[in-house]
Amino acid sequence: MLLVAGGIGGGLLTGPEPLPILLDTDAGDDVDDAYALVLAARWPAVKLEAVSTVFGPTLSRARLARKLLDLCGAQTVPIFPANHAEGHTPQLDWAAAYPFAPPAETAPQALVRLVNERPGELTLVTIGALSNVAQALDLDPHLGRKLKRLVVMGGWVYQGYAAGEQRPEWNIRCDVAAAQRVLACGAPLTMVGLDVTRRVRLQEPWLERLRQAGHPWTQALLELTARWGHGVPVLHDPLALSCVGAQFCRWQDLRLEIDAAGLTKPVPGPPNVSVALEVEAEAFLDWYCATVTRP
Ligand SMILES: [Ca+2]
Repeated sequence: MLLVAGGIGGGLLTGPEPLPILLDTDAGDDVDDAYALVLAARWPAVKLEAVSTVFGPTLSRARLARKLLDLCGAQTVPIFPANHAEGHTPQLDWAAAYPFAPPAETAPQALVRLVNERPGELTLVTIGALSNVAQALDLDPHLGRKLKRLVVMGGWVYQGYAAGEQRPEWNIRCDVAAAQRVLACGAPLTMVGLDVTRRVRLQEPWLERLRQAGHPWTQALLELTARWGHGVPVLHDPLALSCVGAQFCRWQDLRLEIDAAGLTKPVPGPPNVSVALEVEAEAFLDWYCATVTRP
């Protein structure tokens, strides 16, 4: 298998200025979204311009993101839920009483406005279902071409949740039609899926580094991890986010299709997405901990 360091999605190293990004998240279910939000707020190489929330109880997800970003010192980053739906999970309940007044704009409306204000400048990172992006494309069919890049945590090519298992990846499966729409939207597209993300497991000694840091945001991550209650966090979403400016993955340019079940399958033809297929997992985990434990 030929793996290239450059290609469509490789070579995303940032310049001297922080890279402006938008982050679309389903924080509140799996805990890795919280780890991505903290990375987005604390990583000097990126400037988090806005957060949007997707899938199910998006207002509760936005409230969770608000509390977490405030603890990171990112009080000025706006957060746009898709709607006013609320819900309960142990993580969402961590922020249930936190003050958050949703903006007038929905997440898709905000995505359209923000990208059109700065065409060609913004990198959109999606770490949940692609419903908000698909609805934004309904509002502006040319939106994809106005993005600097679209980085999707989702899918898999050679190995998914377990060897030999043909189960579609969760973010794609949650809204298959939206994912199909986004794949064809014309954005320079990078896919960071289970081939690499299931390898970045935040076990010891990395968790101990977070415990020792003692920052409000690292304490919050440990609290949310305990509430989540499924053992070792797998940092699917932070790895996808890291790909906008750090190089822990190796890439292959492929032509993918998304079938009706949500499987992301390589097909013949010109490449339409750069796919992460190998990862330096330990180096990534070292870097993640170093980045979020900075003062
Ligand atoms: Ca997620």
